[in-house]
Amino acid sequence: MKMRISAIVFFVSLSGIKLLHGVEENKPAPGEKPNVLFIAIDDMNDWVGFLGGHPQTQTPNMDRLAKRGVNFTNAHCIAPACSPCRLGLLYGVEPFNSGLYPFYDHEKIPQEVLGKYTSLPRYFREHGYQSFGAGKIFHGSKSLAEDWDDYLKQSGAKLEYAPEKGYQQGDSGKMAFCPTTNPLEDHPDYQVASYGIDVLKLQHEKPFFLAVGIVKPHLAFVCPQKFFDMHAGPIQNPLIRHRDLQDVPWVGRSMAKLSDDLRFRTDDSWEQVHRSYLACISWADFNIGRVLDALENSPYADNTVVVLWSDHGYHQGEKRSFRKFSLWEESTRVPFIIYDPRPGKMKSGNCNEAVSLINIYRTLGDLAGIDAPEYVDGKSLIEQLRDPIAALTEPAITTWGRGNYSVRDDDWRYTRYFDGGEELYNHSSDPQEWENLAHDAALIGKKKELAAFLPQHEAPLVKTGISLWNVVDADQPDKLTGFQEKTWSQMKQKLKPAIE
Ligand SMILES: [Ca+2]
Ligand SMILES: [Ca+2]
Repeated sequence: MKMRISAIVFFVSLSGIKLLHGVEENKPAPGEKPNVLFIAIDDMNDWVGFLGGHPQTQTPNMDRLAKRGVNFTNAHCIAPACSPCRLGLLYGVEPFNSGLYPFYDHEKIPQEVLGKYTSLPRYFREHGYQSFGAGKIFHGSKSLAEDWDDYLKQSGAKLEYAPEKGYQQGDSGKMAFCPTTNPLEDHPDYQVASYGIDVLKLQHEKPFFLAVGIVKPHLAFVCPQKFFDMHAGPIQNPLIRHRDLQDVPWVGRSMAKLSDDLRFRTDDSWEQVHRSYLACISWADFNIGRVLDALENSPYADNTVVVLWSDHGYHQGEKRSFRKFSLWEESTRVPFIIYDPRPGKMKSGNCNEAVSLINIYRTLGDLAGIDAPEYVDGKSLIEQLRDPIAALTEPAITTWGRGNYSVRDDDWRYTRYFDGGEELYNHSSDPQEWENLAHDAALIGKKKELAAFLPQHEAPLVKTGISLWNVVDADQPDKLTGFQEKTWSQMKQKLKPAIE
């Protein structure tokens, strides 16, 4: 089976246009089971047109999808890091139920852990679908054979950077914020989108689950010049309060990437960083648009559910931080859209209820008319797809390390760290989360109400297969002492008086 599909994909990539005509002549009868186009994006925060996070962003393709579908404007990640968020989403299990809190090598996670779960692509395969994947779906480049009928093997063209047209820290390949000089075809996201387009040109006998994993705007912030040209003028700064960390408890402070902020300030490079991030978002949007256009022009346009999500958000200087790895809004809020073209299945609009990416598994199951495995966490969003203003009673929970959880409902965020540190923010009056209200006596009731949603049981940390464990949590409490004694006092000297 695998061989046959690989051969077809290879053939199509050589003569796609010819085969497309063949597909049009054999347009499939409207099936009962929809196809699924599953678009995963890496590190994209709310700087997209349809979430309004930055006034200068240009994302016409995703904006168009958001308008046609349900745009979840208050969606949050399972964990603010690639690996635990993707494992949670793709196996349908919260970190506090699986024990998969930090980063893992997917293939090294013990079978006694993963064997209990069914990944989303495998779940679709087991229910009559063929699954196709490309790019970053799980964290890491390796894909497990049982998940996919076919998975793109990418060619590794070396990208050449033009740091003189942007900013780069030394010769760091990762900390580069500048245009590339390669042709479009050399870039991984272009190749991933092309694979998706090729799969959409195939004549499918079975419904398909097509996963397209876009890796920008993940570091390095590099992409073709054209997308930098779209953001050539002065870039507006995000709203930042300098002494914002003053009322944040120690574990929260440890999550701020103070050294990145300091470096960008010293190098006077924040604007280049912001420009490069916006350019990479537009580049991601361009490639997503290529796949969406191909779907629209395919025989599958009327029977393919599209789900688009980013694995977590991104700090761009807020809370003196860069990257993700925190439980603040910048890290947890994500783009999330579902579009179902089938008549009567969905009503377009914005859903402003707090939702979690953990809800994707059950929702896709409902849309495909197949039951999710019993263990799967989260609730189906099928009601919100039928009526975007339908209420949802449970908040979204984000986990970052065992013992650190943030609960987000429509108006509030409540965070509790493993050592008892707390934050409480009122989003209706303080969307930037500047004023920590956790110690306001008048809000004890609110805090209790939200705390009731904190996990009652915490799975022990799965220790085998960890590839990166960069959080201060219940299993690494000693790291906090080190942070307090060394990092904070050093940074305080350098950043003074900005952080205290
Ligand atoms: Ca990521
Ligand atoms: Ca503050």
